[in-house]
Amino acid sequence: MLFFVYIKNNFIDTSAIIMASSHNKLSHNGLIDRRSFLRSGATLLTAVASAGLSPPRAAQDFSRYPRYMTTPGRSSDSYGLPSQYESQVKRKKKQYYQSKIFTEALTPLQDLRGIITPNGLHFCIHHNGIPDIPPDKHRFMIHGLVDKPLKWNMADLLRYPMISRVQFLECSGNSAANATSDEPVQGNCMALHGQISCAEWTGIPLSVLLNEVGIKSKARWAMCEGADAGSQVRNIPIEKLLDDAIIALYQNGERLRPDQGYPMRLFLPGYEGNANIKWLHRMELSDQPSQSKDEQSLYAEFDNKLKIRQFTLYMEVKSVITHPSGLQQLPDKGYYEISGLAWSGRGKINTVEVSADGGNSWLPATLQGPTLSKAFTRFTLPWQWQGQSARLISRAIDEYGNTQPSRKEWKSRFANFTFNHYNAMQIWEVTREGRINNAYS
Ligand SMILES: Nc1nc2c(c(=O)[nH]1)N[C@H]1C(S)=C(S)[C@@H](COP(=O)(O)O)O[C@H]1N2
Ligand SMILES: [Mo]
Repeated sequence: MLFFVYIKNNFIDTSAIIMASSHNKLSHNGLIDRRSFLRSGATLLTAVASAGLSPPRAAQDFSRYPRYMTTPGRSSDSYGLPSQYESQVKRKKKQYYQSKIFTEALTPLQDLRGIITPNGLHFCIHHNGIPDIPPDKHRFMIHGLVDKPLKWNMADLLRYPMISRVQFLECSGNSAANATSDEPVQGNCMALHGQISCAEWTGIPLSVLLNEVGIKSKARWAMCEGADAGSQVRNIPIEKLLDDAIIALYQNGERLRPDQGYPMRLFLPGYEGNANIKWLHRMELSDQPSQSKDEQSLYAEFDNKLKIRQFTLYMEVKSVITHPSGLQQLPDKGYYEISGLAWSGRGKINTVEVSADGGNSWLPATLQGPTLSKAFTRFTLPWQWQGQSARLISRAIDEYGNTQPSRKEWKSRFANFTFNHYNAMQIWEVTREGRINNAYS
């Protein structure tokens, strides 16, 4: 978004681009088919290069240069931080109603691009605060229906072969405000959808450790327990653990942050956040799931027939436009790059479509590759805003053909009995003044 504004104010006249795509001017309420936009892109780049780089007229006149070009700068910190000019980019912290120790921090999706969430901005949900676990004190045990129960220390675990995958993690309660509130809550993209992040997770495939203990034939479930006070417990089907689950030890190349479960966590690609037990220290194999406090309270849901559903573990296909998004103000008329994120707990994203007219017409967005399984996929589409009111919506379709419901469809499935697993399409309303609001259809 800012990119286009910057170009317009400083370097070039965008009329060249407007002309290049004038044949579909304001069809689809301003959305521009990606192919016709690409044809005009060349004009844009040449104009920037020739207009922006004129050298100072008198080469000796150093006063014309900013100080940072004439005086050597400082040295690096031992652990680097973002630019001081980006200090407004931070997580929003919240305390939950249950207790003071149930805390969360949300990812500022509207400030980020690409698909990787920096570790310091990964969302956090702690039911019992962040435990301070010295790695040399930590032990991990697998027991129950196994041939040979085993206990590892961290030094042992770090010697195992590891794999790395870029994958998202989403709290089952993400976007709950849209599920529960009859009037759209006005907030930015972080406040409404920030219980999700995507990182490169590195660790030991659980299949390797389970192979070592030997699974008894009757075992179907593993009760997984965290070492935090309060012991978060979820029961996970053995098939998932043997499929793509890992003991995550690294996050975006460095050891896990304490917020994410240092020294180790369970990572279950595509599963709801709470199943990804942080500070993991015990797994007990059994023929049936244990009815822990967590299974019976927060993670048991009602459907619209008041039937209790348990173990609704997958996060379904979903997307959200991050630029422009809630509470933002379009600074000027002209070109914007609509950009957002799509993901599915079932697999890869196949298509993302974007509408600027509230769902009457749709155009396919460009997917920035590689499109990875159970990971963020970034999508973009150019859009021309001439001061008209608009309703921006994205809808994602995954490789199995799953797509997002409307809010009404989602509500009819679950009535008012849960706020978990909300994956309906997000509508951003653009007013004639260029203000972006959360809206329902
Ligand atoms: N031991 C333990 N594991 C936990 C939690 C917790 O409070 N304790 N919170 C869960 C919830 S509700 C979510 S959504 C994810 C959040 O992971 P993150 O904080 O790394 O984003 O961790 C899950 N694992
Ligand atoms: Mo969660």
